[in-house]
Amino acid sequence: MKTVYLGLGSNVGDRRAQLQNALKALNSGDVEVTGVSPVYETEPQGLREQPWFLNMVVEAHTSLFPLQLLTRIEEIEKQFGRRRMIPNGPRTLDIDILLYGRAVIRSERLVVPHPRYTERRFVLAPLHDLAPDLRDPVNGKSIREMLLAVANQPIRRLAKSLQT
Ligand code: PH2
Ligand code: MG
Ligand code: MG
Repeated sequence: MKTVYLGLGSNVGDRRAQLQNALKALNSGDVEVTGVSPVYETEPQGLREQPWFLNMVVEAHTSLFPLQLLTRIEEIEKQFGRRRMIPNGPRTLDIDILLYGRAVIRSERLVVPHPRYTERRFVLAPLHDLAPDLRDPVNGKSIREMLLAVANQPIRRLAKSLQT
């Protein structure tokens, strides 16, 4: 059984409902959701000209191997209307594997830890809510340390969290 952290995001349609649906869909079969961060409204990073996102992080225990977990995630994204469009562009639902235990994976389909999460406040803030002392298996830094370095990216925590 591994502990994994997943980043969820949406910036098209009913963002909150899409995150809620994804959370319910994730928490089944071989994936048990064990932690749900608050929801944040976040400024788009990368491609700037697009609507603000809702983002959150989920902690789960799973017996799935990394590529099995990725397949599950891609099925859930498809189920909720995701089409592959512009890289980094608007999306109804995006689920990324941020960390899979302490595994370091560099395969064609999957790179873990997620290659960009260490510089994204929209990931580090909700991840910090769940696991501030967790350390990145590659750079050795804690989530707390990495969050301090990205304090300039605008985000706001929403009052109401989602339920599994
Ligand atoms: N996802 C991206 C690119 N930029 N910006 C925010 N605020 N939130 C996201 O989830 C996001 C992004 C690519 O997946
Ligand atoms: Mg993403
Ligand atoms: Mg993705």
